[in-house]
Amino acid sequence: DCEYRPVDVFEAWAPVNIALCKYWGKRDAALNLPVNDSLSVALPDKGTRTRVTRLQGESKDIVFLNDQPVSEADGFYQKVVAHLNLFRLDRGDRFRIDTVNNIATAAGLASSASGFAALTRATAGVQGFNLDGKALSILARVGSGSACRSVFDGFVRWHKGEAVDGMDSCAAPLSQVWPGLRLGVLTLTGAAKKVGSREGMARTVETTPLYSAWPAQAEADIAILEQAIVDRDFELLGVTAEHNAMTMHATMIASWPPLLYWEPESVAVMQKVWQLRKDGVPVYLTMDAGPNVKLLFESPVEDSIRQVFPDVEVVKLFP
Ligand code: 2P0
Repeated sequence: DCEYRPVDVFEAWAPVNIALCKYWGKRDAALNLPVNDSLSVALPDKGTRTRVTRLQGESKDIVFLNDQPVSEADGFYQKVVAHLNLFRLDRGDRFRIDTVNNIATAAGLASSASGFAALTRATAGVQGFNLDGKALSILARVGSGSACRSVFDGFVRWHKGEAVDGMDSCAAPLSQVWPGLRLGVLTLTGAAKKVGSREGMARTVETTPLYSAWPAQAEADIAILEQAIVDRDFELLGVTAEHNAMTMHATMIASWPPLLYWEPESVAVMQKVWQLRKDGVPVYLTMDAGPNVKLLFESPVEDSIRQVFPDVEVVKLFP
């Protein structure tokens, strides 16, 4: 069905997601095709709201991020324009983008995932394209790999696919929910400027001998995580997610030049988490391409977690 009904304004929302099995390494950088499948969980109330407004008589797109204009020289502006190019029907199509994240960048929750997912939904909406979840996920992926997972709520698996054109590389939601599951976000201060994921992944794939072990590890971890979710086996979920994150970081550290996203405070948090576990509190950690640590636990131990980490922001992952 090729019928579409363009409108003047369309608004969309997408959540950020945290991977329990990480996306790390591309087989195609232009299309953001990953080496391995990944599995994430969405943060229901944290993410990006994006409004796309059709412009009349403008020669360029206009972009506002968190109510501030973004200059054409900014890398973010250029990534947004490149993404809009996927949706333009003729050369006259120009848009104003208003995108707002309700999460501080410093929290280390990747806003590029929710940002490109929301931009994809909103632009498809303003153009009147009637796209299903798979098509939205593929388009979001071209903007930023992890954005393909932010098209859906809850547990989401990104299937790496096999096709060279990427038409089978998209995410799909799992049916299970886990009402007691919690994510604790610990925002560290004084974080050093990091190497972006894009550059970091390329460096890891090119320079780390350990990387050859990663794809099989990730595939095994995904299968275990899916089973842990079906069985609601928290220990198996936590062990597998933490081990997966540490394995990803091991490949980064073994890169050259070394890629160490950890700060001294990150290590201090890890040691507290491991001590908590020794003391009988089931809590596990995961980390992404930054110094912040995210905790995984279930609702009954929330008070014990807060005693050790008074600044933790606790997110309920399912209704
Ligand atoms: C993840 N990360 O699975 C992994 C774990 C960071 C560490 O997905 O180049 O911003 O836009 O495809 O999606 C961050 O990578 O990279 C990421 P691009 P993206 O969440």
